[in-house]
Amino acid sequence: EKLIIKCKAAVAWAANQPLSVEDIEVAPPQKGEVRIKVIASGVCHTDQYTLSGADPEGVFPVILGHEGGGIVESIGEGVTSVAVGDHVIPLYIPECRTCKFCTSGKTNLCSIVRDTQGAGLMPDRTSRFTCKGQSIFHFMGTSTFSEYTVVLEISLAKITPHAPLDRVCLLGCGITTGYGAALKTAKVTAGSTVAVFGLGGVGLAVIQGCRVAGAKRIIAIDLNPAKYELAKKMGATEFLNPKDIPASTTIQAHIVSVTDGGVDYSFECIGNVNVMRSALECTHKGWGVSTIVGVAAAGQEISTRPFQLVTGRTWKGSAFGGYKGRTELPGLVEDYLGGKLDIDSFVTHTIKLEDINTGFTLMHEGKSIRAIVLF
Ligand code: NAD
Ligand code: DAO
Ligand code: ZN
Repeated sequence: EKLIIKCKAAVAWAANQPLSVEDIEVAPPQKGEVRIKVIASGVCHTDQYTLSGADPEGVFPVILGHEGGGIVESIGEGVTSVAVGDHVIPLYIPECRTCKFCTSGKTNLCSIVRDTQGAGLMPDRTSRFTCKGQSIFHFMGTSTFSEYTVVLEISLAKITPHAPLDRVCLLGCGITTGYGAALKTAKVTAGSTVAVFGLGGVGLAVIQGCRVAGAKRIIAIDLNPAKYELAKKMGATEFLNPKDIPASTTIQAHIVSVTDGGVDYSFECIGNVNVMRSALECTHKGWGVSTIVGVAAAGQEISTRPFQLVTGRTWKGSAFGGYKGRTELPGLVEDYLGGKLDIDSFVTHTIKLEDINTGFTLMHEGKSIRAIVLF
């Protein structure tokens, strides 16, 4: 305890290059910090986005990864809410419970460490990672592509040790995001009709949330028909491929025509601003609610005719499903253990750290929902 740990991590030395598994050093946790032995980590879209170099906030060299599960190895000064041996899920949106966001009762977007986290540093503006004598940046306050990482106490959800970390690690991002977008942000109601654009891990979790909410019709939309099978398992009732829509019409006009005026709720789970417009415009006049979950590339803008909103449609957005991680993730873990929340179906591949680049390739080729790196 409290010594430098030498271990393996996947280092991204530069944009657009494969990750490189290296021997690194992880410094002890400082005040308010916790060092974790990472057990498993999902590979998600945002890791890919930052690695591609398209993320203007991206800094290199960096240790990516933000969908992890682990066990507390040691704690820094003043840490009281977790102890050595606790099972935890790192949170890229912290929950300090003191800032104006946390105390507003209106949002999960705790912003207490936003600046340093975005800069790839701990709050004292230094890093805990060193490789070949060089300081390596943190990522999203989590950096889970490492055997050991250092995370703030306020960025950890303590969960029951009975949950398999190689499954519930996915609650660190995609599943929680989609499930909460349906249940917490849009608040889908029983009997409603829904359209979900994009059937990756996020869209599939939206579908699951809509089913739990009692939606009657769930229209699942993807360019890749290979995604429909799992969407059906999650609760989708019908499927639509944008490629099958004749050029003489639009997907929103098509959906409006087959749903007696539009869907009650829609979700964009791709990150494409043109699809965001379709998702808004396929909702019903007077009450349709469209929730943006996909993250578009930096600088992109959305557009629609304002009359769409004047006539009663609502455009919303959701980050991490609106969940406050420390308070609410333990409950989602219990939902998983109780059989209410399906996580297992999202795990399409399990890989070793040495093969982490395969995880990126599978995602890029649309072959995986989630590849889990097992440490
Ligand atoms: P993914 O790549 O696995 O899934 C996207 C799906 O969209 C794929 O199946 C793809 O075939 C499909 N698609 C692409 N273009 C399409 C089009 N024009 N029409 C229909 N389908 C199309 O990604 P994911 O992991 O599910 O993440 C989805 C999005 O959510 C990403 O933008 C990601 O960055 C974002 N995200 C947001 C949050 C948040 O908190 N808001 C959290 C996690 C991820
Ligand atoms: O408070 O400004 C802020 C940052 C909030 C982070 C929200 C992240 C939402 C999407 C992240 C992509 C998935 C990992
Ligand atoms: Zn806060």
